Amino acid sequence: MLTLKVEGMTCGHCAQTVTKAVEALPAVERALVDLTAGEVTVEGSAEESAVRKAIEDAGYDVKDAA
Ligand SMILES: [Cu+2]
Repeated sequence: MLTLKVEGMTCGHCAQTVTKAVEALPAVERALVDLTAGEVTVEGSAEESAVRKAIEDAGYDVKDAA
């Protein structure tokens, strides 16, 4: 399991966008966004770099691992 700090998620729509982007990765089983904490928790075997890229491509900034 991997948890990343993500900047720029402000509402449910952002959470949906990030969830969909991360869950589109084949190695991801599930992505959970915590809007209050600004964190995304990823279940599965995806590489951190791939998850980071998916989130950044969706338009959000990934900070260090939480
Ligand atoms: Cu939003």
